[in-house]
Amino acid sequence: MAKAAETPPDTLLDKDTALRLFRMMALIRRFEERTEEQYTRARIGGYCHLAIGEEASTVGAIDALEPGDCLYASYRDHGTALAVGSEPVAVMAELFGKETGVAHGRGGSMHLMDVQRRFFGGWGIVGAHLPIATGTALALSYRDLPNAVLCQFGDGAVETGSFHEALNLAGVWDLPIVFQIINNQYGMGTSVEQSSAEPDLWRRAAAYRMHGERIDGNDVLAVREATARLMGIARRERRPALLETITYRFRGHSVADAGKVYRSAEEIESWRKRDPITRFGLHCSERGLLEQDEIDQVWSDVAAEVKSAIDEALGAAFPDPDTLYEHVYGDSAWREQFSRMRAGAPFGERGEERTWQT
Ligand SMILES: Cc1ncc(C[n+]2csc(CCOP(=O)(O)OP(=O)(O)O)c2C)c(N)n1
Ligand SMILES: [Mg+2]
Repeated sequence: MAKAAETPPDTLLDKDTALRLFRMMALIRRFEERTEEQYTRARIGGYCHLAIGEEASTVGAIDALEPGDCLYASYRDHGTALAVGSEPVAVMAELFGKETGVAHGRGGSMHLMDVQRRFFGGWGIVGAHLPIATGTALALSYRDLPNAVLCQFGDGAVETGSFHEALNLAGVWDLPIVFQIINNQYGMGTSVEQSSAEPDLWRRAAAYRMHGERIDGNDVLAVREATARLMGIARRERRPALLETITYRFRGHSVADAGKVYRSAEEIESWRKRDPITRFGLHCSERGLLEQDEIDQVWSDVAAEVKSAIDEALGAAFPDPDTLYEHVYGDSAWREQFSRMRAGAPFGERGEERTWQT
């Protein structure tokens, strides 16, 4: 390892930026470790997908957004919400299904959102949000707004028809959108090599005459630089791009999967040596940007922040069951529609008429 004195300074990085990026990645890591624990304590219902190990791909890209840019993500979205600036307590409350959650407890882990910060979800159907994000880019373009969309999704989504439809339209209509493949090398237990006729996923861009690029997704600075550059082109020149960030999830696909059957212990260990947070911490300390005691302080600050988020979210109220369909549908017809349903009859079977308070 190079000594501090021998290591060239990082002229592209200032101390505030270094601290901001490191702190956010550390917050996400602690938040997700504690989330895993909360799940085993049965405080979180439904699915729960952790992105431990993928923090640089999330934080680097989101740090490159400018006010007015729009963001879409898949269901592996805890870090996404934290990176856009959603309050950790509101994110944890959502995981607990509480009314104070970012989606009023209706969405849970897979459907986080923060519309004010222009984070339009957290989507559970693989590939479903790509056409919607493309529609958002069309809206920005149509209204002549100076912003662009960042659409993040997994390597598995590349094999869906909606990937093709979205990239084709973005190419045909010159839309301001960057498609970011967060390639963690597996879709559930299937590797990219097993599921892709062209495992160099970034090359798919050529089919749409679009710029494609692959970078190290565990290098937060590389992700930030590439996203800033491609979003800049999308904003200024209305040209879409495909960015592939190579990373690895240390945990299983979801909390129900130990992640050890379809990959070897050696493989997991080799990626642990490339942990994006340890690596960035080292980069910053070697270049004199962060002292060890500052790094230690960040870890203890984020641990306290996550603890207080858990404590506060635990004390929050669950939604009143009578308000279950509020915040779920955009128009007022939901009352009429659901008035015809019985509990346990989700397909509209006619049951006892219910009256809903307005
Ligand atoms: C259309 C659709 N098919 C299948 C599923 C089930 N499913 C959930 S996650 C997943 C794997 C997706 O992998 P990837 O896109 O690489 O994302 P990652 O989980 O690795 O973040 C699948 C097949 C789904 N949710 N939606
Ligand atoms: Mg994947």
